[in-house]
Amino acid sequence: MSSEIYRSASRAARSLLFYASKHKHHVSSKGRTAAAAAAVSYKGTVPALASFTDSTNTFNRWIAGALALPAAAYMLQDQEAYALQMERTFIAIKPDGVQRGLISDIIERFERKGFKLVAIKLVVPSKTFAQKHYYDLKDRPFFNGLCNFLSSGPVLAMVWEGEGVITYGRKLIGATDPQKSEPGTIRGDLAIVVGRNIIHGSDGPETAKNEINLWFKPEELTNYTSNQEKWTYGVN
Ligand code: IDP
Ligand code: MG
Repeated sequence: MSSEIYRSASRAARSLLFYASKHKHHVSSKGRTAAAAAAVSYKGTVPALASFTDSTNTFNRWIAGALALPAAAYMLQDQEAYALQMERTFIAIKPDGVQRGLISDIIERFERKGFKLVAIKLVVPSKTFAQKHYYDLKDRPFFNGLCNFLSSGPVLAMVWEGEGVITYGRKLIGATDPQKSEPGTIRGDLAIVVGRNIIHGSDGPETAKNEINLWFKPEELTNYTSNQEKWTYGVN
């Protein structure tokens, strides 16, 4: 089958998966399965799909498309469906966490939970950059000090991916004020005061998107299937 037809099928399957994910606030395992199934079942509309190609032979296009789409959907289910649908969040270890040697402890907690690291870099942000990152807090009395602090040393910027990672990432992190963070959380276990609470995590889907775009170029974000994915996710 021609690679062009395969690409068309793959594109269509991707958009179906994307459509399915867009219409769910929280993408569950069932959602992923349904999306993959929806993509497979769309072989009924293959003639429309085949019109992506330049070939003039309608019958051949139909047949090739009918063969290509389910194959593409299955491949996506294995290789890319998770990456396409999973939520992502921006997590940063602030200069205090880096200086205190807490990088491995913090990363370990996200890894052991089952979340997947898709981007990571150590950077010293400029003050202007810190002001952009904390723009929503610009009217707070601690804004200037906070931005000075964030730009005072290396920050470990990361993107983590997984089902519910935005909300659960915040749970792993704990309350803003470490005095109010539960034991077992990162801030609860590893920090004492709000001005040195060692870690940042996006607080919602919109912030996650904006912060990932602020800190990372698209090509710095990886797409891959983790070996453990089929053991981490599943429905019975
Ligand atoms: P969050 O980091 O838990 O999302 P935000 O309210 O978004 O908390 O505040 C961003 C950061 O600003 C906090 O992590 C903390 O470092 C700092 N911060 C928040 N409140 C205070 C405060 O009352 N005094 C000093 N710094 C604060
Ligand atoms: Mg915040």
